[in-house]
Amino acid sequence: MSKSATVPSYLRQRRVVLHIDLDCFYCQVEHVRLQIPSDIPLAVQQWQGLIAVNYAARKAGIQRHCTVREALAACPDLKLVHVATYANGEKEPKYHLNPSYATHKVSLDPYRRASALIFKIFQRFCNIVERASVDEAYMDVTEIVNSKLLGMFPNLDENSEAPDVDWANLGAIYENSETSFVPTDSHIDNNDKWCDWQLAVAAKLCAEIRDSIYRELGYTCSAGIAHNKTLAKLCSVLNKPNGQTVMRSSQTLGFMHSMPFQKIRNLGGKLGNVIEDVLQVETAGELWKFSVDELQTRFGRVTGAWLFGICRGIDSEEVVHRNVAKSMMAAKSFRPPLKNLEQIQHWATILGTELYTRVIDDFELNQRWPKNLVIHYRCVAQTAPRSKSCPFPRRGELFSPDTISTKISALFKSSAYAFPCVRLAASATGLNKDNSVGTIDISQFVAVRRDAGEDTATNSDHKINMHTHEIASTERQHKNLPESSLMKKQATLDKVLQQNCNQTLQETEAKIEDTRLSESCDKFNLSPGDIRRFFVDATASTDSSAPDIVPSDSSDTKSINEMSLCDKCNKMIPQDQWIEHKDFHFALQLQREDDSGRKLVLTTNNRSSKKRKTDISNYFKNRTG
Ligand code: DCP
Repeated sequence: MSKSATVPSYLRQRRVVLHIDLDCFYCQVEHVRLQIPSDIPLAVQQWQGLIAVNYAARKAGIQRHCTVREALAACPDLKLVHVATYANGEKEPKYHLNPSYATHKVSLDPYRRASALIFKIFQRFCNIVERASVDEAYMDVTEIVNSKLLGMFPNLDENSEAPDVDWANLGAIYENSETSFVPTDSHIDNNDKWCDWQLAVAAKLCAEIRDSIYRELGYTCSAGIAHNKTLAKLCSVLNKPNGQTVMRSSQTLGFMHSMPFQKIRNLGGKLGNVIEDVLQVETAGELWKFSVDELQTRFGRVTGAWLFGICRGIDSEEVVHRNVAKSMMAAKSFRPPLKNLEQIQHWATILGTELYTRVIDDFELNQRWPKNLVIHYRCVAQTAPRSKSCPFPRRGELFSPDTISTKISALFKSSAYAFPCVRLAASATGLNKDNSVGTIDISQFVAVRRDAGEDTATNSDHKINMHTHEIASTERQHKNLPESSLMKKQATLDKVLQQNCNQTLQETEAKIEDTRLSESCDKFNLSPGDIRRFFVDATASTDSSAPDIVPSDSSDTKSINEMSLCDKCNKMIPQDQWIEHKDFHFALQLQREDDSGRKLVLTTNNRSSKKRKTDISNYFKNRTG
């Protein structure tokens, strides 16, 4: 019998998650490259703006998006490093001393390369690593931790008494003794004590991972260790830089009580604004006064149950293995706009060179090769970018950047000319393992099985069990309910969450259909204009939202630079618009929940306490109009 068969069920039901985030990432890459000690104030500059600021410079009051002039006024000793750029005719990015926006193209390759090395280390420790951005990841370490626990307690079974945990040397342990929601250690039940053991073992593992990153690469990072992604993420910032924080179950309500609810994952965008407006709340604790029924009535079954849980720190979202970006993009905005094909060819050469370098780098690191080459371009008169695509050159056919540059120009020429052109981007999409290359990493195989939703029913059952268990134990702490009434409540919740799960399964099946937005329009009573405007805003806002001092190359920021394919609508979405984009699907989901076909009606108490009713299509109009 395998070891995991003997792990008590309550430990198998509790997920253990790490969220690791590098400190002032771009700055650290420059510190290491230039061998500058970390206590010297340093900032990374792009044109005349700052995109990363180290902790020594933050002490002097300097923030990201300060201008160079403001930063130097606050801290004359500040060391400024301009990001690498491609100059005219150069095939490699370099750290030019005075690059010009008109002639140079930003390259974030040094940070991407550093990121790839960091993720290799993550992967060495754990095979479920979800890349959240260029410098942060979630890791599901449940199985590793449970098997370590079995090694430490070989006789562990369902009835074993948990010894006290010694929390010394495991990082900061979040404590909030001020609220009445935190039980004393003597009131924590035996199962929760074993769950504390899980966190303690995870904290030790996390410290080892952070230590490896520091020893091998010289970068410090901070981390959160908790029973779910939301809590791990929320507590990883509590002891930055170079610190880690453990969030025990018993402390969770105390932590969430005063948490501004819009800091919670998925609630940071416009969806959070709608909830604030509808419910008139600011903190997660203020959401507790709404019963699960009330939340479901207002927001639908799935969202209501999710909101009920998430404001109490309950989150059943899985860590999905994805440790590399699914696509890569090189882009440039033009001010003044390009007026002729010659200029396009010039920039196609630079974009092609950047994309070539990244594809080759990625192939060396991850043995992946793209399926398609896509260009996106926009002229002054267009509100939305247009795109054209062709198959990506096969590996045996790609000998130099020129092949890609020529294809970019050809794609542009084959489209209706878009002059004056304000933006041109080229992306390599559909990156997949190149099967012609040697062996396939076994962890990828496991990941594919997970992605493909194998054992969906088992996973979902597991999810429901975890969720109800957590809600029940949280409610017990929260309301001090006697066990019998809790059982009743849990039965109701089980029902609700079973429905929730069925809905999720149906949604998975519906995903394929959902790729056609026009269908969604009909189904959800949104005009195509609503949806188009949403995407126009989502994709076109990049330029206008960027501060003037930082003209927006699309490789400007980590977020803009990294595009991800949305599996719900098959659109390429810049990372910095993920939250809003997820909101969009979330809102569609709200609409979908209305089984009877009636429009979802949100009853809003606005600030003037006048009641107003609005359906979800107004929500889109307000957002995009
Ligand atoms: N970045 C950027 N533009 C932004 C946000 C981030 O170019 N608007 C880049 C620079 C950062 C890196 O991405 O170094 C990681 O972003 P984080 O938000 O994680 O910020 P830092 O790592 O710089 O600092 P912290 O220690 O606060 O996480």
